[in-house]
Amino acid sequence: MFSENYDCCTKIFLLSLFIAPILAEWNTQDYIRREHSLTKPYQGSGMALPYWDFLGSTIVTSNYVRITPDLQSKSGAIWNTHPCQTRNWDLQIQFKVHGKGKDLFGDGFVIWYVKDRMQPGPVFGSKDYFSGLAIVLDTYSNHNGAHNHQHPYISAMINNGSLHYDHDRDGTHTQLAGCEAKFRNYNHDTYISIIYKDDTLIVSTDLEGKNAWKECFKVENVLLPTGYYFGASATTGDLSDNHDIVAIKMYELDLLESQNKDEDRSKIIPSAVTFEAPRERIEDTKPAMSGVKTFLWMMFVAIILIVVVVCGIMWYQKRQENARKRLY
Ligand SMILES: *[C@@H]1O[C@H](CO)[C@@H](O)[C@H](O)[C@H]1NC(C)=O
Ligand SMILES: [Ca+2]
Repeated sequence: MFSENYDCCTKIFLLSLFIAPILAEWNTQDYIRREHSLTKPYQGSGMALPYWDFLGSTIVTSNYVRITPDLQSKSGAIWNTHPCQTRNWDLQIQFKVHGKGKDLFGDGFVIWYVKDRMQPGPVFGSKDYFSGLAIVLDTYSNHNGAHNHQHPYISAMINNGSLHYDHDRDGTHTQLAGCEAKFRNYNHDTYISIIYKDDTLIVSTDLEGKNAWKECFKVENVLLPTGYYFGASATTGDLSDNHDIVAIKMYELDLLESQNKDEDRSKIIPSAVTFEAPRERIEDTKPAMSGVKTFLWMMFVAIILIVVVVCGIMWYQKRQENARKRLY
């Protein structure tokens, strides 16, 4: 008798568990853009890949694009050949940073969305005083006193061409935000997602092989123009690592209702309203939910509450009934 009730409640509960994610996903329509992506099998003749150019130590194998090998003083890069004309995008990169070094390894790599491509330089193998966005995956701490975070560390920098990336301070004085992230020497695949949508930058990682994104940071009021180039570059110095890119997938995200599709975004000067105060840790902020999401979640919670109450009443009535039966 009790199990009948239990069955009914379990079914409703399981059903609502299935419905929730469907509701949360229902209005996402993302398109992969081949001309900004790099996926296996890498098709091209010899060292050439469609849509991507190389620099320096970069080599292509059938399983990865190795930007630097685990050897000292190497530097390489890959650069997308097509400028990005999409306003809202999600760049997902499958990468692998690995090497012999247990405690000493470096230097790291950068994922770029910048004006100038194919320009070797001192910022992890690419140009300093760049124009655009750098997502720095820094494995080596150059200066322990300059900040109070551990390495490896992921940070974002926006530049209009006037700022210098200061290696001695691991870029802390120019970063927008950052998070500690142990992304080295895993056997499973590791991923980073960079979302630029509604002038908001969200960087997330999937490092634990659980197929789930974990937010690293989110910064609002970031302005980036269209027409810049995606790229990735890496360097080794006295310390080294293999810096491998396995895949790059660029998803075009839908325009928001508030966004005008005819707006010319090509002349925007890269800027960010908020700069993280140097040497200060920002608190973890919960991602703000959209109106629709909040509504759906409230509905979901309401359904659960109703199920719990109904089940409780049914269980109580059954108990009363049984008690009465026992009395007679
Ligand atoms: C470029 O950035 C610097 C530093 O953030 C700022 O002081 C300067 O006004 C910016 N220049 C333009 C043209 O936006
Ligand atoms: Ca560093």
